Amino acid sequence: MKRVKILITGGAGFIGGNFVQHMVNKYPLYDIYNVDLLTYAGDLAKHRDIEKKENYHFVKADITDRDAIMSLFEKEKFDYVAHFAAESHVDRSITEPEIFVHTNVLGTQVLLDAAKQFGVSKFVHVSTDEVYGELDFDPTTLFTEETPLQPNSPYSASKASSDLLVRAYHETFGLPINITRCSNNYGPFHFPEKLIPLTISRVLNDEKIPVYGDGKNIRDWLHVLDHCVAIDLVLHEGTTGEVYNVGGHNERTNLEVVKTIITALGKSEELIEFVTDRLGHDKRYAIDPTKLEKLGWKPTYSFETGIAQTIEWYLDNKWWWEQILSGEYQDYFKKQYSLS
Ligand code: NAD
Ligand code: TDX
Repeated sequence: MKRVKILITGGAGFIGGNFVQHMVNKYPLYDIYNVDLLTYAGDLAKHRDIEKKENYHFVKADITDRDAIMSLFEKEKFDYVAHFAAESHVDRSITEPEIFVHTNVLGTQVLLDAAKQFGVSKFVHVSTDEVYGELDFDPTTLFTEETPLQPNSPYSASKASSDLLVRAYHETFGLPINITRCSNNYGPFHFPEKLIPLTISRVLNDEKIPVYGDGKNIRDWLHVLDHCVAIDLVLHEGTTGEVYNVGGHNERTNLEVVKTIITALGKSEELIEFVTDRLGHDKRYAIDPTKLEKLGWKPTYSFETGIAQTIEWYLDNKWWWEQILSGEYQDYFKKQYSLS
């Protein structure tokens, strides 16, 4: 019997990496192909426990490299695509927008062309709630799938552009697609340039935590494993052509998040340093996940259990994040922040 082949792009990164693990372990009879360029945000050390498994395959490739991607599709004849590969950090998109357009827009288009040419049963495009822009602080307002796209950062503009291309390939060519738009993820293997892992790693080293503006901006946090289960469900059961929002009703101000971590690690709030606000800093994101819940999904982690598990994970896995902090990251950090 022919085995189901799934292409996961960006499977050496944070969410794609967790998704690769989820799929390899849950579906021994599927062949899982992780295609990743291994940029600063990708590493294979996170997969050392599965690298020898028969159903796991890694291919180093750039999703913007048309020849490489076309040859790969021609050779492997994928049944499904779950597309995570992207430049993902808003702050980097403010200082270096071009690579965001290149990877997120062109890379997506190359993958769409390959999927169209060689045929797939489903192409799931992993997008973000940031494409909807920002909400005000009225807690009754939430992003639904009908909320107009109003991206504010170069990152979210590039993601919205890729969403529109995915939609267009469905409308024009009938490509069987879904788009998922998830809120902020946290959990194991989260790169320490993002708020939660940055805070955990710096608190553990007794270093100052840079909080942008007044710290009152709100994000809606979801454990990465709940996101992975949602994508698995949409891949197999999502109605073709539909968009699904993913979120677990876990709104927190940035200051609440930072203080929760400081308290859990028994350190002082004096570590907090308010710094110049992010340009165009979106005030609030909050997701209405009703449509996905109707498909049978619900999150399993509360923020309290999820953040406790995540802090434990960072305590137990210094081998992973300490080597990141010692490299190129130092230059990035010095350019990005001027702390006292
Ligand atoms: P990440 O930055 O941790 O990982 C991105 C991965 O893509 C890395 O492994 C990198 O090497 C790879 N990559 C980058 N450019 C590539 C290229 N040209 N060719 C092949 N591989 C390339 O990102 P993440 O946080 O895991 O996000 C994954 C996806 O989920 C992104 O599309 C992002 O927009 C979306 N998303 C993220 C969040 C979040 O909270 N982090 C929330 C919602 C949606
Ligand atoms: O040092 C910091 N200080 C700070 O106050 C950093 C890095 C962030 N912040 C704030 C900015 C945001 O309000 O914390 C909040 C979270 O910031 P990030 O972790 O950078 O995430 P965000 O900008 O919300 O985007 C994330 O969620 C949506 C992911 O990086 C995106 O890829 C995803 O699409």
